[in-house]
Amino acid sequence: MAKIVNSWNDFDPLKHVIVGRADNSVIPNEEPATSEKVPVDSEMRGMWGPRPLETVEKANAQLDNLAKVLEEHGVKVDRPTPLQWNQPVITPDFRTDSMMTCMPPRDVLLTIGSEIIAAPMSFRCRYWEYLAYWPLLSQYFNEDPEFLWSQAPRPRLTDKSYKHNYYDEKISLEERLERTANKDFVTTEEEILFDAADVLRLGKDLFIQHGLTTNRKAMEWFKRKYPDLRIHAVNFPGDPYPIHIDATFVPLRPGLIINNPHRRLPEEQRKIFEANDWEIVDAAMPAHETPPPLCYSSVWLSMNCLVLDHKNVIVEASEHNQLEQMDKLGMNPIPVPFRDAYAFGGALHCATADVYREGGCEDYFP
Ligand code: ABU
Repeated sequence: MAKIVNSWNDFDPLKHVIVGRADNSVIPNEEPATSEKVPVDSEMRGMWGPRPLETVEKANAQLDNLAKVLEEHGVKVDRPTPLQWNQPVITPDFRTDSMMTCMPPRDVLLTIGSEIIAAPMSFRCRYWEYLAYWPLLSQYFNEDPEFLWSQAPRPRLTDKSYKHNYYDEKISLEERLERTANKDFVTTEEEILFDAADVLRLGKDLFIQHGLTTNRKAMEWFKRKYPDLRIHAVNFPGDPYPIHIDATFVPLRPGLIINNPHRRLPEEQRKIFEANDWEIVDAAMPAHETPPPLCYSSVWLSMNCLVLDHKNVIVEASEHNQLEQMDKLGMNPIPVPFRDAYAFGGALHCATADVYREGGCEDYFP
C-alpha cells in the first residue's frame, strides 16, 4: 500500500492532482449566500439554469488540455464524477432549486498533510458537491493506509446562517469596501462555514481569509483541529467581494509571494513575512478589463496560477502581463489557455485540488 495523499503548501513539486469537470454545470438560482456573490450590475443577476452546452464543451476542452499538460509534466491526474447538477437540494432545513458544478474542486477539498477535508460551504446549492469527489477519496482511502478522509461539521444552512437583506438595496462600491474593512459579511456566526479556497497553506501556518464564504467560527475550528499549526485570520481591505484567497495572495516558492495590488495584505501580517525574509511582490495587472461572460470571478483570475514546483508555474495563456512577471521573478511560466473555463468557477488553481506534493510540514515563519 502506497502513500497517495500528502501536501502542505502550493509550491512543492506537484505529483498528483484532481482537475475538475464542467459537465452538467448550472448557474444556481439566488439564495441568501449567492445573491451576495453576484455583483448587482452583473449580467448574471436573476439568471439561472443549465449553462449553454457549447460553453460546457469549450470549458471541458480546456480542462482536458490542462490535464494533458499536467501529465506531460509528470503529474498524475484524477477527475471527479459529475452529478446531474440540475436538481433541487432539499434538506430538513431548506430547499433550493439547483446545484452547481464540480468545477472547481479547490473550493470544496482542502489537503493538509495526509488529510483531505470536505469543506462546510455556505452556498446551499453546493451542499452535495463533495459527492462528485467521493469515488476518488474512497479509492485513496482503500489504497493509502495513512490517508485521513475528513468532513468538517456539516452546516445546516438555516436562515440563521445568513444576514438577510444584507445587499438588498443597491449599495455603492464604497459601501461594499467599508463592509469589508469592518469585517461585516453575509454569513453569521451561527455555525462553522468555510470554503477550502479561503485557506492558504504554508506548512505550519494557515492563512485563512475571513470574507463572504468563511466566517470566524471556522478559524476557531481550525485552531482546535490543528493545535500544532498557527492559524492566521486575514482580511484584505480593497476587495468588495472577498471570496477565496487564491486571486489575492499567491505563493510561488519559499520566500516569494505575489499580492493583488488592489487587495493588500494588512501591516500586521505583512510583518510576519518580512521578518522571515519573504518578498511580497505586487502581482502584474490583468491582461483583460472584464471577466468572460457568465463568470462569477474577477479579472484577477490572472494571478490564479498553478505552481508545479519552485521553478515551473502554469499561467493562463492570454495573461501576458502575468506571464512576463513570472519570467522576471525567475519562474518558468507555462502558458495554458483556460479563459473558456473561467465562468465555471475560476482559473488554474481553482480548477485543481492537490493530492500529492513532495515535501513536509516546514516552518517558514519560526
Ligand atoms: N475563486 C477565486 C475568485 C477570486 C476573485 O474573483 O477575485
